[in-house]
Amino acid sequence: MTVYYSEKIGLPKTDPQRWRLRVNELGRQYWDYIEKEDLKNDPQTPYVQYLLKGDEFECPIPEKPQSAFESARNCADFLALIQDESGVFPCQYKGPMFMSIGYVVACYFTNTPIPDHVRTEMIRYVVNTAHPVDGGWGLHEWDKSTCFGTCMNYVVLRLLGLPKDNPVCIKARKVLHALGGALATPYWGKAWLSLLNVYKWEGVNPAPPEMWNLPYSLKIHPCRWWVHTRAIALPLSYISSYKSQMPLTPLLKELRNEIFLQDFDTIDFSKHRNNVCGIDLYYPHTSLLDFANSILVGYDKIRPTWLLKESNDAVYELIKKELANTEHLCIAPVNAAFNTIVAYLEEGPESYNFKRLQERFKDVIFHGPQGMTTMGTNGTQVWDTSFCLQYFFMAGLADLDEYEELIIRCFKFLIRSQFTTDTVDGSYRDKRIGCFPFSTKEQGYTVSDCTAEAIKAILMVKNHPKFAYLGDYIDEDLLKKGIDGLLSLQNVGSYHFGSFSTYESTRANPALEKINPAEVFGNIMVEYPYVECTDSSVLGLTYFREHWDYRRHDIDTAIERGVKFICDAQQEDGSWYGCWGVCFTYAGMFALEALASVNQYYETNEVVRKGCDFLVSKQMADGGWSESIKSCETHTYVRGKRGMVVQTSWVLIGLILAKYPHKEVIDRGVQLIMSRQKTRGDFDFEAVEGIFNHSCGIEYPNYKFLFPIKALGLYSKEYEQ
Ligand code: LAN
Repeated sequence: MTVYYSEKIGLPKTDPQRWRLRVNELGRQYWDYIEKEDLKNDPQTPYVQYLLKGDEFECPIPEKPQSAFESARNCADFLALIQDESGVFPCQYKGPMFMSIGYVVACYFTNTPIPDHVRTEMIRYVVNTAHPVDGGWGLHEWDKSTCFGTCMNYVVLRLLGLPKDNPVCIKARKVLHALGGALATPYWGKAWLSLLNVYKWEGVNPAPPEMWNLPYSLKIHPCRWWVHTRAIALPLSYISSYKSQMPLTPLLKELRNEIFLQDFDTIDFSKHRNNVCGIDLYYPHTSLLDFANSILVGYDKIRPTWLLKESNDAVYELIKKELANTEHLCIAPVNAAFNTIVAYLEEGPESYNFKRLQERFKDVIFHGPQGMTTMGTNGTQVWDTSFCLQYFFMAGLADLDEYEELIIRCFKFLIRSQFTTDTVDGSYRDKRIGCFPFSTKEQGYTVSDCTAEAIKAILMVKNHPKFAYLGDYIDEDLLKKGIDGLLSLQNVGSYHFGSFSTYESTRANPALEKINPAEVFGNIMVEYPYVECTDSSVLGLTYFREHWDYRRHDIDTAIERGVKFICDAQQEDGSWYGCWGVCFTYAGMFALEALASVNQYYETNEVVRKGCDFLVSKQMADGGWSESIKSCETHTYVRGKRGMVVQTSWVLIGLILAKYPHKEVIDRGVQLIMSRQKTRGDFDFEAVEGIFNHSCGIEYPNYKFLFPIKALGLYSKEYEQ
């Protein structure tokens, strides 16, 4: 069993045997820590045993695979073993190191006790992810230490009860001070600290609530921004304009003395609105933003109280709509935490809204071997389940009786996850009926590629003779509405013609980036075109077109425009830059698969040929592919040290589907994957697979099962039969 750093330095740990993951029919997941006397009556699921025991998890050992197909099958058996009854494949969707601050501050602010077992494990996680050399934290788990990461995680540890003279805190404080202390923390960090009353709101740039009352026809209206940015800006407007802060406690008084380089009372916070540590700075303010902020600071001082109240009432109305549309989950944990504080301030600790928000936080804190953390979203349920279904069919595994149950469970889960209602009026959201989210139906946000992949997965089941009877579960009207939704997401206006973005089509001019206040992220103000979202959408539409006769002409046009966008997005060297996976290998796979779906292959199509040749040129001496997360930051292919299973699978999938003619290249990749397979059939985690906003790594733990299954299965179909 791995001994983690937290254990080496003598920090407590909970009893792994007492943890249970509860998952309901809609894929909602949360952890319980049960009493010892209940252990026998409430057995741990295989997934939880696997997660917490690692290599010591015992399961049937299959025969050593003699072919790619057998290798895929062994992996599939393992995956089937850890599937939850609800159909989903739970996982700790971790990486970002700026999420738990929200949970911890929201609890502290609202006097919500954090159960001891959660506290212990959250401390463990933060301690175990400290930078191995200097002891600070970055934006994500694999990052260099930054002021934001270090400051937020230091505060998390202190609020969770780690004493200031604990060696972990001493070390982290040193890093924080070397990075300029809390005064150099970026915008969101300053907001959390101000809520805690260990920083002052005059040192935070304003976010006037009046902007939400502007007419929507104005092209800069906040409801035209990217969903995540506006979801966070909304509660930030409220708390920063009301200058909400909690009463000082003895612990907070101590913190005031720990996080700054000078005496708290001597600081003129207003001088630090734009003070950001150079190491953190990814997207510096433009002079336009600085100018606007200085005017707004003046305005903030003269704004009549009635107007402030009226504007914030409108803000709260919009927040309530977000709560209603997401069953109080909110789009992601950052705005969930801010909204929890706003609901507490606005409606009080006994209110329905506050209590439900508090309750739903359970959905995003997830346990794992290093400890417990706040995930990027409430899971990856729909996305992973859609892939699983598709790949079992593509790999020929669905023909085997042993996977019938897995397939039925996945299928029914997807059917349950389709949106059946639209959002409430006045939410500034698109129609969502028939579409699909990334995680769960309750989370409530359509994503373009998730919709396309889920529809494709559902249809694949119905189209297989063995499962055709499941077709009765499909509500055809709903499915068509899903296609309507997907089609409506394509960018066909003046921005990024033919492409698909994430949650909506682009609603405003990308020049809005000039007022991006986040400092640590770029490209967050509006929806951008994403080649992977476009690829998946094309894949979903081409598959649908083959099997259904509905809006034929519109679908043909959408596919044609999408394909043109994909071809145009290819770079000179034949690569595609990936925004949601690391990086060129990920985007290369999706693009080649999308082009294959419109019958464009290596021998006949120049774009495909260049795409394949680029990937092949990156093959490592060990036969695999390995791309560092640095590719995402630098926008150039940066090799890792040795071939990796997930990226090798991505490339092989692309090459096989593109009908790349040189089998020996593909063989070597297959051998690498098979050589890494463990005797149980699974694969180890090797390196972070996902990314967002070009800079923040995030793990997709199921990718190490899903993509090898697909790559090995496709290989077997192509060359072994
Ligand atoms: C995700 C996760 C899934 C991802 C894919 C479906 C893979 C992608 O193809 C489309 C975009 C999407 C839905 C996506 C968008 C941004 C998310 C929600 C995340 C990367 C997970 C966490 C991240 C979110 C922005 C985190 C909150 C932080 C902010 C900077 C606002």
